[in-house]
Amino acid sequence: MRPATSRAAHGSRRWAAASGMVSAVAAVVAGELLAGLLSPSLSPLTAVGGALIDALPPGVKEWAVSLFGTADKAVFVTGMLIVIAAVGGLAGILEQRRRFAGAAVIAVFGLVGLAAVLTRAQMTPGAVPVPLAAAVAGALLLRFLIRRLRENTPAAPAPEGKRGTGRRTFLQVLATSAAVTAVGGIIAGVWRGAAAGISTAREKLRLPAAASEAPAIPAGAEVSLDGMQPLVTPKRDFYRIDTALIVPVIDPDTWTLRVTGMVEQEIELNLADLLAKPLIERHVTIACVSNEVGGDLIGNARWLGWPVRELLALVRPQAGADMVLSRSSDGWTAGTPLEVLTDTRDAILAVGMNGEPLPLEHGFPVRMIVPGLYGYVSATKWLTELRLTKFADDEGYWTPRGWSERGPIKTASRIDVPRTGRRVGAGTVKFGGVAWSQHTGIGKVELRVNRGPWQQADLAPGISRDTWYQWQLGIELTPGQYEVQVRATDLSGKPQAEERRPVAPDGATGFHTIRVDVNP
Ligand SMILES: Nc1nc2c(c(=O)[nH]1)N[C@H]1C(S)=C(S)[C@@H](COP(=O)(O)O)O[C@H]1N2
Ligand SMILES: [Mo]
Repeated sequence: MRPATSRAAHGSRRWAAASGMVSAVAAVVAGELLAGLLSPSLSPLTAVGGALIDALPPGVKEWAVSLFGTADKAVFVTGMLIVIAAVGGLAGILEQRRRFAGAAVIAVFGLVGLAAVLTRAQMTPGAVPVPLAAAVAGALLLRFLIRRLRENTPAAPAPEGKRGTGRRTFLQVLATSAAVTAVGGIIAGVWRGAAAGISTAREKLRLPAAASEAPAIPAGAEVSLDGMQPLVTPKRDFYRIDTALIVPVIDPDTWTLRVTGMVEQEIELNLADLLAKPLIERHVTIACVSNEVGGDLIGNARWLGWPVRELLALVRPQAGADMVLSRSSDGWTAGTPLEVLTDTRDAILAVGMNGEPLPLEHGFPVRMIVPGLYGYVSATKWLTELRLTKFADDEGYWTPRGWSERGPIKTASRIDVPRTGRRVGAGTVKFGGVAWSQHTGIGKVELRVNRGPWQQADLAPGISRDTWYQWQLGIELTPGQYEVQVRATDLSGKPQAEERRPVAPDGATGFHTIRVDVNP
């Protein structure tokens, strides 16, 4: 009896190790796939790898590069996967001995991945949950596999036939997990390889200087108050909204834009053509129609691009055309009124954001930016086609889905300081925030406490009428609880709408309202 038992135990240890390896690699693959959805420029594996490479002494780095040549990255990643699989094997053995012991090892993987992600320059909010979710997936798979293994490995040998089927069930589960992991790994590998190639191409891309530079930011435009958001939103904080399940990766060398439909002269241009045009650079605040009152689906960036009106002048729209249907590489469309693309506003085919090529998530290599319109009717990312057409004949992606055909941005304002529900000391309480009325500009911002009289805030100078404006106001408050509301009025004298309306079909309205608790 004894030799048989220990042979069984020995065999099952081997299978526990195999379970651990599969689970650890599955966690990595899950991380890669999830990163594809949430943060294409940074996966846990690339974050850890990048941190390791940064930590290598320069001599070793050069030695490795000379040893492996251009294959150094692939060799490095393979090495990481071998180490991860080995530690996973150990986790499997531990998990078999003590429940959660192996899962804990995989959790440590997740934390290492998280630490690496948080310290990388490419960090975006979307990247943060990925290592944690991947580790949870790996730990759950490990628990599941080890439980199957235990159920099917009796401590004492069972009658031959029965043990045989039990073992077979476990092996089937393990083989299925391994196969799914392998298929996922291939998908992730192919997609990430493409994304990495495009990221490199993006980094190498040199944007020309603007023929018409962005007007200087006026002194005092940025209110210095703790808790205010920066006047120009850095890319890592810039909201991202799109229907793309996986961020499209477009090779800038083969990208083209076709202008078709009701035009006298169809045109196709490539990126070199576009970059050779006289480009302009402007700050523009773009916003999502789904932004709730007080919400953060709005951001202000410095965009570099070629005016759409100049392109339209080349193609000469035919009489009767009143819409430009812009299409992205993944088939998404936006219908923009022709008149806002031909008037004096700076609607552009943007190639740059805050001095860099567009980030992959924000439409690399080319997107539209149109001052004054919500993104869903104007801000097409991964742009590939502009079609001149009529509102009577065509519609953008969101129009048949319950959103208005036209989407001018509504005048609105937001209180950022203090945060709602925050406790503050009695005396002068400092309020601060933003207000926007793209392409009209903000004339004044007012606050009221407990529905009292409106008090005018100090409005900072805007960068332009196409951007948001910051404001601040100190209000004397004695201890107690208050409701504070903000209201903006545009430069034509029209106040923002008071009536509370939902985001659908054409943008929310109502005053942003916060609660403030003033301590004695
Ligand atoms: N290709 C494509 N472009 C798109 C979208 C999309 O789903 N697909 N969404 C639009 C919407 S609704 C908004 S609000 C803006 C957001 O741009 P951002 O993600 O760069 O902030 O992109 C617009 N461009
Ligand atoms: Mo949007």
